[in-house]
Amino acid sequence: MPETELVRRLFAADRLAVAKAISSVENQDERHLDLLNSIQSRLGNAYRVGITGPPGAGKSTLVSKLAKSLNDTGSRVGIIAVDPTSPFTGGALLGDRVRMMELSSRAGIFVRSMATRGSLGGLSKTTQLAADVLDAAGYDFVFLETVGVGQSELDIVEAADTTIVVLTPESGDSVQAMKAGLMEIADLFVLNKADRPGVDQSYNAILTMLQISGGEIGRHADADSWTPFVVKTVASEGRGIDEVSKAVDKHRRYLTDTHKLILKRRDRARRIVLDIVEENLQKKFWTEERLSKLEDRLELVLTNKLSAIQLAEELTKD
Ligand SMILES: Nc1nc2c(ncn2[C@@H]2O[C@H](COP(=O)(O)OP(=O)(O)O)[C@@H](O)[C@H]2O)c(=O)[nH]1
Ligand SMILES: [Mg+2]
Repeated sequence: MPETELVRRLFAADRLAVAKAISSVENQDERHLDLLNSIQSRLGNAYRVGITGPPGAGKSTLVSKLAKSLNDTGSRVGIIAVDPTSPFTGGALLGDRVRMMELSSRAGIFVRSMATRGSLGGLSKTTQLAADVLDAAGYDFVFLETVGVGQSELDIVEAADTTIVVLTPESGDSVQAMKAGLMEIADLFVLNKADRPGVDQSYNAILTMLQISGGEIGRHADADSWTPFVVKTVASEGRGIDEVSKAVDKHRRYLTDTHKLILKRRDRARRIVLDIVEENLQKKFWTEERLSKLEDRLELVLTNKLSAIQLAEELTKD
C-alpha cells in the first residue's frame, strides 16, 4: 500500500491500514517518519488509559470488559497490550488470544499485542507512537496494558492520561505493588477478584498505604490534588466495570478542569522528543570506528590500566 493510500485509509479507520501503520512504527521501517508526520494534525482526541499491575491480576479481562462496555455506548476503543513476560508462552496466553479474537470481531474495537523483544528504540516510545496511530484513526479511547514489573513498563503507563493499577486480594499484591513503585503512579486502583477471600483486608491495606480513609475517596472535584479511587471489581463477571468507567471519567474531568491534561501531554511530548534525540545521537555516535576502539580498549579496562570512566571520556572527547 503506498503511503498516501495508507494514510487515507487510516483516517477512514480501515483496520488493515491501522495494523500496517502500527507495524510500520513498531519496526521503524522506511516510511514510518512520513507516516507520523502525516498523522500529526489528527492527534489529541483519543483518551489514553494505562492499565498495569501484577501478572494474572485480571488486567486483560478488565480491559476487554471496559472496551466492550464503552463500545456498547458508541465509543471506539483501541487496545495495545504489551507483555514483557514471555509473550509467546505460558498458560494465560491462550485465554488472552481467545479474548482478543472475540474482542477484535467487533468493528469498533481494535486490539494489538506488541512484542517487547526485538523492538528498536525505547519500548515506551514505540507504544506511544502506536497509540498515536490509533488516535489518528479516530479511536476515542486507547488502552495500554502492561505488566507492572519494571521501569520501562512504568514508562508505558506514564504515557497515559489516566493510569489504573490492578491489584487482587492475593497475598502480598499490594506490598509488591508498593515495591514496584505502582502506588505512586495510580490515579485509580482496581481491586479485582473481589470474589476471592480477603477483599476487605486488601481494600483497607490500599487505603492505609494511600493514607486516606474511605470517606475521602474521590473527594477532590475542585481541589488541586487528586486522591485516587479504589474500586472493587470482579472483572470475569463484569461486576464493577461501570464504576471503573465512571472513575476514569471523573479523573478525566479533573485533569481537564484543572488544566493538568494539557500539562501532562506537554510532558509526554517533551519526553518523546528527548527519547528520539537521545536515540539519534547514539546512532550517530556509534560509528564503526568508535565501536572498534571501544572493543580494543576494553582490554586495558580489564587489566586495570584504564578505568571505564576514562575510556568513556576518551570515546566522547573526539
Ligand atoms: N476469580 C476471579 N478470576 C478472575 C477475575 N478477573 C480475571 N480473572 C481470571 O484471572 C486470570 C488472569 O486474568 P488476565 O486478565 O489474563 O490477567 P492479566 O495477566 O493481569 O492480564 C484469568 O484466568 C481470568 O479469567 C475475577 O474478578 N475473579
Ligand atoms: Mg494480560
